[in-house]
Parts: sequence; structure tokens; C-alpha cells
Amino acid sequence: MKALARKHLDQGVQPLEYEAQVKYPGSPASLDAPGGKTVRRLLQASARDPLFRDWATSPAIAARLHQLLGEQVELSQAHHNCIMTKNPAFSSATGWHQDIRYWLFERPDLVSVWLALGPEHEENGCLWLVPGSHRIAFGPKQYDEALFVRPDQEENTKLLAKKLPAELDEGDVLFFHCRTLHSAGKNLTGQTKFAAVFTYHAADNRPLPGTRSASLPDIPIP
Ligand SMILES: O=C(O)CCC(=O)C(=O)O
Repeated sequence: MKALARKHLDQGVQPLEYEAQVKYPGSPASLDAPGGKTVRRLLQASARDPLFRDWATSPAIAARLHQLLGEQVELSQAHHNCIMTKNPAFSSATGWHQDIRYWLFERPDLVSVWLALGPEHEENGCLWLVPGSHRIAFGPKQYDEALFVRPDQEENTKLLAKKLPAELDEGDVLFFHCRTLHSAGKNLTGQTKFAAVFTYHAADNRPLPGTRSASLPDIPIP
């Protein structure tokens, strides 16, 4: 999977998301700005190659998902469903957020599966998470306009003190709830960091019609 991801990155196989498009604080202002065309994500991983789709729907992953989400589980093609390619030449940090702030489903219960295609640690921009934060009810004052959690707000400061890095070895898999507060740093090493990320929901938890969450058909997991 890593070799294939590297090949798609080197060949610029579309669809791609560039650093300029993520619009994180510190991202290049436009595609033509320095670093703007650095690839941040190989999008539509499940449709890119059967290798990615087969892993995302494999029995080992399905078994865990059934424990977490029930008997009928679907893979969302509209969210994550990508290979993250955090590049040493340019990478912006990702602020504190909950993925569900950007997704619209009947219930805020989805699980993302993050497969490290190489080692992930603080220096190359691993994920940071606040364990248990998926159970917290956040108030509107805790978010900024882009729906990132404001690190300067008092309640948030206390909460963020509990953050932990998700240090992973190649082949490790992290399962996390869509309300879990998380962030990620820049890649300060000389190697691109690759991770495959997929998101799942119970089949009876439907994306709201007309939203981005409903924009692509979901894939049932065996
Ligand atoms: O930048 C990263 O590595 C994390 C990205 C992330 O948290 C997200 O896409 O929700």
C-alpha cells in the first residue's frame, strides 16, 4: 500500500488535495504560493485501487468495526477515504478539531480507522488525541469560525493538557470516534509520512440528504 501510494504521489494521480486547499492556519494562500501544490492527500482511496479498498473492507477491520458499530456497517466514500501524504518539503499543522463538526449524519457516531504506512511520531507530525473527549458536550464558545477548538479558551486549555501523541509503527491501526478531539503537527523530518484513513458508520445512521456526507454512495462492509 505504501509503495502504491508513493507511486501515485510521484505520478500525481488525481484526485489530489494540495496544501493550499486544506486552508489550515499556516497553509499556503494559493496553489501558486510556495508549497501550495504540495500534495497533502491522495483522495478517493477506495476507488483508486482494489488494494486500498480490499484493506478497508477486509475481515480483520470489519470484525473490529462490528464490535464498535453493530452488525451492518458501511464505509463512507465522502469523508477521509484518503491516503495522507505529509510532506517534508512543506506541511501545515492541523488544529484541534472533532471530525463530526464537518460531517452531517443522523447520529454523531462514526469511527475512523487510521493505518500507519510508516512510523508516526511527534517529529513527523503524528496525530494527538484527547482520550475520552468523544463523550464531552462542547459549547459554541469553544470553537472558532472554522470550527477548530480554540486552544486559548479556558475550558479547552484544561482539556488539551490531557492530550496524548498517537505514536505508531508501520502497520499499526488506530480506531477513533468522530467526536474525539485531535490535531497533528508538521512533518519536520526528511521523509514523507503516509497513512491510509477510512471512516465508517452503522448502516442505519444515514448521511443527511443534500449534504457532502451524502454526496457519494456508501460501501457495505461484509
Ligand atoms: O494532518 C493530519 O495528519 C491529521 C488530519 C486530520 O486530523 C483530519 O483530516 O481530520
